Amino acid sequence: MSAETTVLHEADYAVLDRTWDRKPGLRGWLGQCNHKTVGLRFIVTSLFMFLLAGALALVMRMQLAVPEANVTTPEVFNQLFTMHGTLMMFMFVVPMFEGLAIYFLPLQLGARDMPLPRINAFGYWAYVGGAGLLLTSIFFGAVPDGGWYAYVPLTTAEYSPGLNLDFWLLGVTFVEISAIVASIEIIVLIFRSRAPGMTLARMPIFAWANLVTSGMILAAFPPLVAASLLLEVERKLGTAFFDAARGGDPLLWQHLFWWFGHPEVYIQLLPGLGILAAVIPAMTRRRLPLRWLVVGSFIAIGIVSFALWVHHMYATGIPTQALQFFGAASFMITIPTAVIIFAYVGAVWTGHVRWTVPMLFAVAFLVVFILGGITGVMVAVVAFNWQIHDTYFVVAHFHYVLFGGSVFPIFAGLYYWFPKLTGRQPNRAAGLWAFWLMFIGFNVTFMPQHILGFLGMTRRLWTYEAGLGWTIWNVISSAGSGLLGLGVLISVVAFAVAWRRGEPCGDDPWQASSLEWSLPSPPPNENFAHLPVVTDQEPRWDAGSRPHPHETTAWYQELASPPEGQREAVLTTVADARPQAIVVLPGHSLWPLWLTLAILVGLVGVLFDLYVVAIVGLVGIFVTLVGWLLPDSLVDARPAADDDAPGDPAATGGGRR
Ligand code: HEM
Ligand SMILES: [Cu+2]
Repeated sequence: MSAETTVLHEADYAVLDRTWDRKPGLRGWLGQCNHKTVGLRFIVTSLFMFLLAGALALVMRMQLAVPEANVTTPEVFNQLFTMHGTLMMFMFVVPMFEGLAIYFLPLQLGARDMPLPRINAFGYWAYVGGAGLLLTSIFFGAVPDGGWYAYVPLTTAEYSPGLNLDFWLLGVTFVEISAIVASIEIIVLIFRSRAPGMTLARMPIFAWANLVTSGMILAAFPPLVAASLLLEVERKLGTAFFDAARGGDPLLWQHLFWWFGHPEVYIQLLPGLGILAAVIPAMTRRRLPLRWLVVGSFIAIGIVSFALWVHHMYATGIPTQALQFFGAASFMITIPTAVIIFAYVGAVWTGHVRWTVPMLFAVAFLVVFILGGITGVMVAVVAFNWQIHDTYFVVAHFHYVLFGGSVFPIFAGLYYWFPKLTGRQPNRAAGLWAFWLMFIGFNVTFMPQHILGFLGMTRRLWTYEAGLGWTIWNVISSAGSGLLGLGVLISVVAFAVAWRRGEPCGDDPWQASSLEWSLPSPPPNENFAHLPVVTDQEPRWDAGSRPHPHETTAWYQELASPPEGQREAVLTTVADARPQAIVVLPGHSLWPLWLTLAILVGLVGVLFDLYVVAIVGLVGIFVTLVGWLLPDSLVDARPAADDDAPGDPAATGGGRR
């Protein structure tokens, strides 16, 4: 081995910094494709979508607070719940989780960037394009109103003339494509860009959660894209995929939709569970118990969740045997879910908990999600389901799991990682106020809705008469939603204020174990000047601090002082993360943005039946793809100069000051 003979060089910080920095000016800003920029853009944009969707919910609660209110018309109410559900499900939760993964996974895995940075940037622009398209429907007075699951035949051209559903189908499809792109990116990152020595066995659970989720997105989203395109073709060209009178089948839509829709519920849960697997050990300063059982459960959920979709269709006349199968599967999935929850509850129960704001949100998740799980088991009983189908009991249940499963973990993650993003802590009192208002407000909003369900209040109801016994519960629910909204607002203001003026808190305020905390806050452009070499599941709690032989190997030095302008990163093997090659990643590019704009032109052409415009868009797509792929952007790879197995001793945390 040549380790002894090679001289150890200092990293060339100035070159690294320039190489990984963005280009100046507006072009530089638009052409950014570093994972930290793209991740942060996802986070901020999706937070905005959350506020918007929440505001729509508050308007609905105002309308429902008292009988026969006139805050909205019935038509507007349909648009409100459709846009609320659509924004929450497609434009907030999934993109937010993607943003957190894109920003923090490379830091946690010891990588310098996502493996395909330009495609990563395209994923973000596609998200903005799709969301933008959906929201412009407001200016055309054609806000979608077919519910978040857009059931046919209601959504066919016959029953929904106008552009409303076309905006929905095209906008949502574009965002789905963004999610598919991000998943591919995350899978490649996790498999090929982990720091040397971070074997799969040592990989953080946050990464496992994102790996399973991304796999699920790859299986679940393309059928929805297909279904949406079929329906769009049906609306525009009069095909008959979903038209029973002409030999089609409206249930086809439901099958395709729920093939996506049920896994989607877990797609919105697993990354949150992954966040908690980072937060809870950090706040109890202890490894998570039952690690392998937890990882196995993630994988089991990923598979079984594809065998449940029919439980959304119990009331459609499915044969009894099939009902039994899907009923049983619906119960089965509670087992791995419960394993994970019990591991977390056990960690909290037996640990010395530091009651920080992220920890409070983590516990709020556990409480709320367990309650939602209980009502979920009730809903999964076929006979019970027939009773409460489409009542407020269901609305209450799915908000317990969705809000509990996504929003509380997301806020746990935002409060946990905010110091890494900025080097500052948000005001603690504000955080506590925000937490208690959100937690209490949430329960006051949704607990009474269980009762409303039993009292027969059906969902998607615009208004109701006095004297049904519903009023008091609706008043309480609406009041709760006000508290909830206030709590969210306080959090957002606290983040905004702390961004520049928060209390500086150093690089590792939580004494956490994973690699992102070895970096300065905010992390430097290239993340790791010296690549970390990992020898333990919890690299920063690992006792050893001996210098690692890899520090003197050629590939290690190559990465620390690369040629000017070359964004070098290391590719490692899938299972045991042995260095395999040094790759030069592409940097700055405007092509992802141009491609997005070309696709948008095409979609606008389809939307307004301007087929010339659609063809211009198609040509644009072709041209931008060619431009993107021209040789200057080809990635060049060469073998790592030295690929001996990263061995035993110390994780060398890799940041620079
Ligand atoms: C901010 C607090 C929230 C409030 C006050 C709220 C309130 C509401 C209301 C009033 C409805 C209409 C119920 C109906 O008429 O059937 C609704 C529907 C819905 N909500 Fe929420 N919600 C909140 C958060 C969320 C979150 C975080 C998610 C998902 C992550 C979500 C997903 C949905 C979905 C999917 C629907 C069904 C839409 C449809 O029927 O097409 N909500 N919500
Ligand atoms: Cu389901």
